[in-house]
Amino acid sequence: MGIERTFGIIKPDAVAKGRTGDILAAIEQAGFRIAGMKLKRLTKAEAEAFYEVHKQRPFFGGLVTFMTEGPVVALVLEREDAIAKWRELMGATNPANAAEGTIRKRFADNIERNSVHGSDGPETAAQEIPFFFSRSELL
Ligand code: 3AN
Repeated sequence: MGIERTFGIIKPDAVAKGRTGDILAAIEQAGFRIAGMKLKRLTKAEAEAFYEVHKQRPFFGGLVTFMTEGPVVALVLEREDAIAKWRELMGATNPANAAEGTIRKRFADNIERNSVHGSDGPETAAQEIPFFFSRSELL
């Protein structure tokens, strides 16, 4: 497995609680290089498009409302096996099931307000990175 890039978001709950610094520290301590970073407030249309795959799910409306309630930090993270390693560092979707020391265990409120997002595979990462970043913004 070579050097890989993945996409992450520090979600509005974690940004509002002042956890951005703690989460970035955990990311750097886990050996990721930050290749892109942006503070941004999503529009409703952007959140709907980003979570298009969940459109039919009962939580879709609430998820869009949550993701647009305040700024997020969008990230491109680089390291060996970045996609799997970032999912591992995030922890399970439901913080109640997340392992000790993971970001969701430490900072998430519940299954919806779960502090971070991460691409779940190479195809998703390849879609999500350009959704937020142009090539010249990745360093
Ligand atoms: P993950 O973020 O771990 O990849 P997904 O892709 O299943 O999880 O879900 C995307 C986002 O939708 C989650 N991060 C969470 O904010 C929200 N979500 C997922 N499942 C639920 C649920 N059962 N109720 C409310 N929100 C949910």
